[in-house]
Amino acid sequence: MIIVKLGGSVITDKKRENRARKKVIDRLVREIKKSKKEIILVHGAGSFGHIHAKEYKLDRGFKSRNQLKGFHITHSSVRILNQIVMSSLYNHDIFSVSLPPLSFVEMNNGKLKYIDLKCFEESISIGLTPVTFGDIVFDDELGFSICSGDILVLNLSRYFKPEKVIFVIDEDGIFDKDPKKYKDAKLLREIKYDDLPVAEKSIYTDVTGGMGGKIEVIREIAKEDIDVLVVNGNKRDRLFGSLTGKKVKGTLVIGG
Ligand code: IP8
Repeated sequence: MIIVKLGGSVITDKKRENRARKKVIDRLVREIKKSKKEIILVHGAGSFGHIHAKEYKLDRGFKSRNQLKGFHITHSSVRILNQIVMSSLYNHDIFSVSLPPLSFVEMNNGKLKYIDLKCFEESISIGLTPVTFGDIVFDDELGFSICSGDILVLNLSRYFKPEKVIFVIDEDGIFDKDPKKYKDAKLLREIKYDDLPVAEKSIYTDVTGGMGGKIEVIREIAKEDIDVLVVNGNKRDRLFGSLTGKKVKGTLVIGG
């Protein structure tokens, strides 16, 4: 089994509130279907989560009743995005079940404290594809906090030990420095997790740490002896190639 994370910056327009990139979602889902691989699908929130979460300072936890509106909007919005992904899966005959983290994750002080993976196991055992996503969840200490799709990928990887993990992002892979800022940034084609660079925080609206947070998660997954591929979801067939073991442009982080 393979865990695939579709980044919010690929499946949404990150600068425009609640704007899904439906054609990109459909193409990526087609690539998954064509690969015939069994997967767990995780997706980010993009502009369906980060803009509202930032506006209502949801990443700082529950401080005032004004944030309740933000909680409501954020959770409802990520579910709308999830529904768009679910419809695309259905239209491509990938029968799936949506598992919102709000109902199976508990956090403590912004860190994942408990995750109930029973529904994932049961879905997989009967051949349904489990789908989950970055969401707002309850937090013992803070009232609520943000659970990123990347943290879910890490915890799912530790438990299910997938043959590999694929992060689909809006860049060709991991670079030695931020390619959005530096023209001479070099793509790292193959790298041991120990050698991963420490990335700067995202320049876009992102409450879960942007590329810097993602690299930390990738390091942790690779430490579990799982290979991690990072590929560009805006380029046709890179996801398909990574799923089926073809050599595609991207970054391979060697697990071990
Ligand atoms: O896009 C963030 O999840 P991510 C979830 O996977 C929210 O980092 C609600 C902003």
